[in-house]
Amino acid sequence: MKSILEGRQGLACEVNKVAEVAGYLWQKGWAERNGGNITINVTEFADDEIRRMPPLGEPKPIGAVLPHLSGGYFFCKGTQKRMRDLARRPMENGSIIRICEDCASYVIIADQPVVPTSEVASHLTVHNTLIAEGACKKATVHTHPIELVAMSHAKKFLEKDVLTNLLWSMIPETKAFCPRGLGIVPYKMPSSVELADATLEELKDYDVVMWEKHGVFAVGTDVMDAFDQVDVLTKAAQIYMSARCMGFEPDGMSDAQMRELTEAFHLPK
Ligand code: 2HA
Ligand code: ZN
Repeated sequence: MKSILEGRQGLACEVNKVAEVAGYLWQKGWAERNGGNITINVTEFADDEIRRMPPLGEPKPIGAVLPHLSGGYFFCKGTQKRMRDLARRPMENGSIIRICEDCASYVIIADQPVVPTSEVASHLTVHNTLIAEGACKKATVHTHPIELVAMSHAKKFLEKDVLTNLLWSMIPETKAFCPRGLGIVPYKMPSSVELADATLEELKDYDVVMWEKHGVFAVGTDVMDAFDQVDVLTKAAQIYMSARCMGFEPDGMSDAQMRELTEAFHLPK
């Protein structure tokens, strides 16, 4: 059977990036079993032929009404699928869905009837908001980075901006490449509406959101951008933990050094 990616360089490039990032998530130990999710808005690649493709099965309810997504197309990791398998065979462990005109249901159009992640409603809700705000962010990534999740087990790190400031101060690149920092969502049941709502609220101020004792949720212009932000935050967390393992509390960059960096890179205050 011909893949939807054949002869579609732009779409294939985005799906290949998803596969590459899925491999990184697995290699880093952030994606045990079926842990984590990726969804990408690929509407810009939906040509006339794609728009005419018959669905692979009946419409399924999203579980939310998302007015900005009507006629939109998304690549989604499949439910119960593993990141390490997505890395090698993206179109067997993920699928492309079309949002129906009612804005409340979707159909799978390619390549196989792989049912999207159980978190599709929350991911699509975020995409709906990103479009509504005119943000050119096409990717959402949820993963379980070890050091960041470990740090979320300490109450002191869950106070507003404590972790952001600590991580920024570990190595200059962190603020440069994750300039809006890390929002915090107190523990909520995985896949719950409460978790999705709280995430949306934090995404107003941050590009990466920590889910206490669970993982992170990141948005980005593409999947690499979302991954890179989680990666730089995790690197900073590793530096903090390495210092602690050597038996000392790291000094962190000084306020003056942070101010100098913020001005030099024109970063938000
Ligand atoms: O879908 O990580 O939190 C797998 C998850 C849900
Ligand atoms: Zn998770």
